Amino acid sequence: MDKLVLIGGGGHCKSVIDSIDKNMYEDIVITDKDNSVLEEIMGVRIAGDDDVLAELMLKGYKKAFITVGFIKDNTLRHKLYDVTEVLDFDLINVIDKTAIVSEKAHLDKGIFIGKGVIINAECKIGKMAIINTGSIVEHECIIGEHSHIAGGTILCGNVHVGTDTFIGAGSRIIQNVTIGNNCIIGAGSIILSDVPDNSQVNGIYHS
Ligand code: JB2
Repeated sequence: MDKLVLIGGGGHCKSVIDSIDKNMYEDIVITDKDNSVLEEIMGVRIAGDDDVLAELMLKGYKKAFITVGFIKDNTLRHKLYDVTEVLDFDLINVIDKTAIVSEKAHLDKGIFIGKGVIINAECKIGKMAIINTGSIVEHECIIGEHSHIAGGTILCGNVHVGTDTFIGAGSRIIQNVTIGNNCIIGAGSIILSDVPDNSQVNGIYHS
């Protein structure tokens, strides 16, 4: 059986631990920058900070998952992704057992799909994406790499989301809309037309 490292021990880590099928792993450990206070999180041991990652790899922890999330600034997730690439970890996907993911959807690696999420037919989900609790991603949507769809969001059919974009909780995006790269869509927004790269949008958006 495989051994797994979770990188980051905060709130997102707790969601991920709750969704992992623990029977698939011989052992699971966490690395966290601040590893001096707690010894474990939800029964998963903290092995140290990221300095122990290379040693863990040598001890057979070849699978990894990045369990720091992001709301607006994605820098840390990128940095940690690069670390896993350099050390040659195999990034897993974590899909909660209550999620419904079409067999006709395509998923890259390092992806989190939380509780109650629905991913419909012919969606493409880029590496390191977070699709959080209860979101609906309708047919043929594309989610770019390193983007985060926060809880309770609805993407109607054929919505395209760029890379490094954050869509706040409870937003609604109508069909066939494209949201660019590096965008921040505030919680509860309603998006009715395309959003250019690097935009910040709140509320009802129609260009
Ligand atoms: O360089 C690091 C590092 N920097 C901070 N390496 C490692 N391994 N860990 C690091 N951390 C740790 O990430 C902090 O010490 C802290 O334990 C954790 C961040 O926890 P926090 O609860 O602040 O955020 P989060 O990233 O787990 O969750 C955010 O994103 C989720 C998607 C939150 O905003 C959640 O509400 C959200 N659902």
